[in-house]
Amino acid sequence: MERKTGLILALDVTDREEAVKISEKVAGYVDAIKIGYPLVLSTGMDMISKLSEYAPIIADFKVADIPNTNRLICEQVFKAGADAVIVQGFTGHDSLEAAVKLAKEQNKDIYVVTEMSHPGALDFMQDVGEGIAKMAADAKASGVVAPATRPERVTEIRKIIGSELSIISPGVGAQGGTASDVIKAGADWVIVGRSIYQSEDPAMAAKKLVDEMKEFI
Ligand code: O7M
Repeated sequence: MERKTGLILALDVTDREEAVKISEKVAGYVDAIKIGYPLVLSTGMDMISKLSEYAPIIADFKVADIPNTNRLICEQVFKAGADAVIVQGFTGHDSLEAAVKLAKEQNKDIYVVTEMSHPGALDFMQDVGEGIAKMAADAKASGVVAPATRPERVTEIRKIIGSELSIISPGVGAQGGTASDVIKAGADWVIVGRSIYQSEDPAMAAKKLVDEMKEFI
């Protein structure tokens, strides 16, 4: 994924026309559009190819299965036109390696969830987040997902993965994180949903985030 703006739109709407309309409006401000279960379950898999007219698509299915099933899922998602798939890391190295192997064969990307951004991530995930980050680096994934709500954790995860892998970071705006803070902490992209798609003016909301990050990118 090429970094121009540092912004990824999380398009968690459930209406087809709204999804297309917002994508059209923000296309000039985002490096990718992340779509997941809310949009795909309500509108169908063909939304992936439809929205890829506006930006590269990151399919956030947080894939978390045995290696063979991970591979089968990723195959279908890439076939539908996605450029990247997000997988969970807690399933372990073999499940991740199956996804990365397939992605490399097809010149696609895999991003691995380390520690999530919500408060409940402290119950279990934070303890294993650094181990997952190391595994993602060993497996040569394209990058990891790390929390904008805890920039200090992004800095820790950056130390573990080095500069080869990217960090994409959700939790800006509605969840309390700040775009420029998390970029300064070591993230390459912020993933932003509600602050953009629930805004009266999604293009302006996206532009503001891009402007805020510009000097740190
Ligand atoms: O900006 P929001 O809070 O409306 O949306 C954030 C998006 O990022 C939304 O699609 C979440 O499902 C996703 N996300 C998190 O909020 N926290 C995480 O730890 C991980 C993700 C995510 O994208 O995982 C891949």
